[in-house]
Amino acid sequence: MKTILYEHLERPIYNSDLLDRLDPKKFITRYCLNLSPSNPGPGLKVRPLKTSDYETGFLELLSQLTVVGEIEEEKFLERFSTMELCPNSYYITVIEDTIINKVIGTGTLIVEQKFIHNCAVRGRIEDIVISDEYRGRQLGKLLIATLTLLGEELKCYKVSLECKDSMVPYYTSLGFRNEAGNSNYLQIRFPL
Ligand code: 16G
Repeated sequence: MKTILYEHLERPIYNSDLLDRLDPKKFITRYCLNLSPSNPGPGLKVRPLKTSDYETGFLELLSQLTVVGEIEEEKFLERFSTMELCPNSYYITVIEDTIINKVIGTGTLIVEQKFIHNCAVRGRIEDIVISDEYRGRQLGKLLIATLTLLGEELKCYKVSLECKDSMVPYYTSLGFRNEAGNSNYLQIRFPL
């Protein structure tokens, strides 16, 4: 009975206190950014993804990045629960326009457990998207800075990302580097 009730409660994918731990000064000194998770701009809020975000345009936003497909609420909640079963791994973060109750930006830090580097963890930044109408307000920069600093806070030994060739200058401007002799990204795709 308890489990059934719990499933109906709104819950975040990670503890939002983590975002409060990020030092706003680092957003200024490292990124020349006057925004931070606690101060993203008027009418905006940076927070972890919640179960209730099925209703706030999160999946529609992701479809500005790539193919999402038709996802029913049940399937969304099932995937959310699966991610929760891997604690300290899925830091899916959103920017909400609180005036209209819509998610207008998202990005994920995934923290992967390793044996190498003395059982270290590494971070991967994934699925960054800012809604078309909100571009040009440095919100992408705010998201990347937030996820990168989160990776540092969580003691990742490195944080990496993959992106289109055209986005390399953008991510380079945010501190990501092509490491000499060690920067190839290869993939195999399978039909779904
Ligand atoms: C971009 C994203 C990656 C995402 C992929 C989806 C960033 C930094 N990179 O490379 O996270 O998974 O696009 O594209 O957001 P795909 O559908 O072609 O795999």
